[in-house]
Amino acid sequence: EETMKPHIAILPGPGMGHIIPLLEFAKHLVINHNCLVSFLVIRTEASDTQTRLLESPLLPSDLHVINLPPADVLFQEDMLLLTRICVIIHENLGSIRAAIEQNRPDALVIDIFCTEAIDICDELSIPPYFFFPASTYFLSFSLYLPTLDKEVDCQFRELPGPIHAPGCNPIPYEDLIDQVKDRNSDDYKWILFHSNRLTMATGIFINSFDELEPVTIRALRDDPFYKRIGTPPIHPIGPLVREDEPLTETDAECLNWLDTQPTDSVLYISLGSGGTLTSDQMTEFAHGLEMSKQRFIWVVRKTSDASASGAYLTAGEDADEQTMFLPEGFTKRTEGIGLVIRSWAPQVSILSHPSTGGFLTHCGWNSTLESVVHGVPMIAWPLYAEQKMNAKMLSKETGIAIKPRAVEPGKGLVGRNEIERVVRMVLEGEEGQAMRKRARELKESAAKVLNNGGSSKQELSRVVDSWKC
Ligand code: BUP
Repeated sequence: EETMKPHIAILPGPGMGHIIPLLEFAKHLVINHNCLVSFLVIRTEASDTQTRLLESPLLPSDLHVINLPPADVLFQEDMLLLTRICVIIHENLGSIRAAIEQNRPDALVIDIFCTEAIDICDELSIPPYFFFPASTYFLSFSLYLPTLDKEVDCQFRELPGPIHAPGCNPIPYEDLIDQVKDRNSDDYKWILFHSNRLTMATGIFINSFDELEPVTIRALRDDPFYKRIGTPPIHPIGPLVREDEPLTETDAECLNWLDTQPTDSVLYISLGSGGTLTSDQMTEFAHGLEMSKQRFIWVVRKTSDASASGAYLTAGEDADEQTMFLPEGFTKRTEGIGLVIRSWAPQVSILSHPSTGGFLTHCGWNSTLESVVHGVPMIAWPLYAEQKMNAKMLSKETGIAIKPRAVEPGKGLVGRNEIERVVRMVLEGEEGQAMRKRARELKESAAKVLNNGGSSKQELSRVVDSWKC
């Protein structure tokens, strides 16, 4: 029996937004599809949370976490963030190759930042698959980018918006990822490099399902453009999200507090691991939240201009109101109504709790899916990467999110009155009710597609069967 199990290697990119979904995929393959998985982890300065996740005694025994030997990586001072990530992966290719050669898997599943590993697959005759840890909407953009780049006159430094990936909703210029706003930058070159390689895979797994992204998934299937550029089969196998998480003592306190709150009454606020607000925005935000008189759990991070003013803090360090730019007396006045968390929050446990009635989120793809799986309507507060595209899709196409309006169009700041308005709307307004109803329907579809006979379950079964041959 053992020898019949397909052996799959998975290569996640660095960062929790990548490790978390690929680890879920790994668990899913082992538990629900009877595979053996080698999970190859590139060494970076890992957070405690990452270590806890990868060393958890709850991982199934057929899932082997393999820590690759650390590579020496030299950064130039001025390297942009995405370039840094890609350089780390590039410098690790030797140890990635060694691990794959030693393990000889039946297939390799590659994170979107690790497309260089395709060359190793070619050399060793192992079929390469991508796991796309972002929205299908962003995948359509990535598939279209190489064509668009060739068409755009070289003299233009920026890609002109709006962008019309065939069959998909247009992407307005302001919703594009920052990296395409300077085509001479190294970040842009890396994005283009990885996008070009998408068509080299045997298949692409997307962490999504038809009801969540009907327009784009249909376009990728039916529009002849994608066939013409050689797009491999797209496999919607989501939504895969964590079902539980290891809890610390502080997590338990937070969940006990939630237990004592009414159903659907608490707004959970988190802008992700990298998300920060300016101090002006933080002030408006806190006032608006207080004015709404609604219950909340707020994961507060240092403000983006905090370091400039000498108040640099990392998440988890103790901070007072002044250094966090919270209005004086905020914590006192909201005592009993709200909780402020300054470290890693037990997000999945909060979103699955019946007292949670809304999620103010940066629309990172994993956070989005976690909200969908638990039927929680969203206030979209996108910050960077493809988050603005996600926010547009969730508010305009899926109808489970609302986007607050900035004081002046095109300028970032959202005022306190607008914050009060959207918070009240989601938790007690009619529009909020409609969004919650829609979110609950989507929650049901999400559960259905993953059950036996559901589309995502069947899609993955077919691929796993092909690995057995
Ligand atoms: Br912050 C935070 N607790 O306090 P996304 C995040 N998470 O469990 P990101 C916590 O991290 P990128 C916290 O549940 C989600 O699974 C959260 O992933 C969890 O955003 C994950 O939402 C965050 O994709 O994305 O990490 O900002 O890496 O793409 O920038």
